[in-house]
Amino acid sequence: MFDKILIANRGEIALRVIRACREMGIASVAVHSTADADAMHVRMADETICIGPAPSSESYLSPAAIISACEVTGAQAIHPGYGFLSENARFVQMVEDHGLTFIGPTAEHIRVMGDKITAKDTMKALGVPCVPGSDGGVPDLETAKQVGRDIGYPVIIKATAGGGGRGMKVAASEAEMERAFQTARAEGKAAFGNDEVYIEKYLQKPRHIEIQVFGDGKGKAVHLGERDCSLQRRHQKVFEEAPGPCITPEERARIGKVCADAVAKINYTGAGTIEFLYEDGEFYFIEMNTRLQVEHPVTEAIFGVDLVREQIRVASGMDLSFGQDELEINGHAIEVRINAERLPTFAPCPGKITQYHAPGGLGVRMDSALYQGYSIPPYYDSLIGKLIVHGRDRNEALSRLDRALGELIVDGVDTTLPLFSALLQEKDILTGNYSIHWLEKWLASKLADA
Ligand code: MV4
Repeated sequence: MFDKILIANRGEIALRVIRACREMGIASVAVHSTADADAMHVRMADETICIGPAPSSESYLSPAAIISACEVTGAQAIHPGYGFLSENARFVQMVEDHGLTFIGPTAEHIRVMGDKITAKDTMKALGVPCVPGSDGGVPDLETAKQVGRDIGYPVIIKATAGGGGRGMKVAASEAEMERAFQTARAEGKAAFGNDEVYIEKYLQKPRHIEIQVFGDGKGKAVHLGERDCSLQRRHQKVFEEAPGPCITPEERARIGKVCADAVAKINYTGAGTIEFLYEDGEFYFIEMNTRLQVEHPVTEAIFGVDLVREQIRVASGMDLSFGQDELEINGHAIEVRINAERLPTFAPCPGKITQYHAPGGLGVRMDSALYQGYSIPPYYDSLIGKLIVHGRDRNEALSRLDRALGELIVDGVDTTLPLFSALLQEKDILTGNYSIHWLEKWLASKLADA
């Protein structure tokens, strides 16, 4: 096992990793930019090191700064958290080349899943159900139109280097194909330097269901059920829950086994998420994320496992501490993401926290790096906390969320908190009846009323 781990991140996820290290008797190193000298992750770690100026490109996103910090502090392994360098295959290769351990999958697994066409080809070959569409990349407009005729409209054109909604265009008919095809290509080129695109049948009203998988890098893997993350705004998740309100135990066991077997077959190491669109009882693979996700705590709550501890164990060559037959779902969990943003525009709202009080009690977890007197810097993501509630069933989790929201105080900046109390008044939320378009439609209707 490692003696010392460097955490190449900030905010609540840095605290999450420091906590796991401390419970495992491993020393933690916090890295920080000059803008984060007073941040909670710097206060909480065993050791700290400044790695550069405020812009992430010169600090949290700088491979050289992070690797130098390992050499200076003697850290043997790097936990990347999510975002920043967590899915950067070139960085992971550099880490490996310096004799350090990346707490996550290999550079090769990250590279394969980072290219969406290669990811889909790989998953398809492993028996994972995919959205019907083009066989690999679509080189020109004529081929695109032929694919449209073959699979039927509407279709969606996606940049292979995309993901998270960038470089995607829908074509409702052949008349719209030229424009959609060229736009998706141009966006792929501009955003990622890669204009390769592929085409899929456009699913009109799916849910976003993602399966948590975990591999030991030695051919064993398990799944930890699904999360329903359909409630999103501009491809940012807002409210996540596990288990999915529409997924039966039989469906979970079936798709879960397909996913666990797939990652076992490729000797995948660590935490991964296989994203599906779910419509009319069918799962369609779209992307795989090769990192620990923001919403991992809902899975931890219902399975009673520490996913960061397992990441550290398997990265050091140990086995997973549980097998599939030991994993059982207990109750229901919901997470809401609290952002320092001003409603109704969701404009970022950095500034000083004049008052902070975290909720508590049975089944309540608040993952946040806030403290009273802290100044949220304007340079980074606006996520300031995650409130996770756990109950014996979905209704208990919903009541607990309402209760915990009532206790939480964040003053000094505007936050997205009012959104959640309003969502808890909606019948569709209370019954779990929502698709990927529900939240944006609801927000538009609220704006129209105002
Ligand atoms: C789709 C789709 C419909 N049909 N693919 C958006 C982000 C990326 N992860 C995949 N996305 C979508 N792919 C097909 N074939 C609709 C979306 C989509 C979406 C997916 C999940 C959650 C929210 C979404 C919002 C808009 C579009």
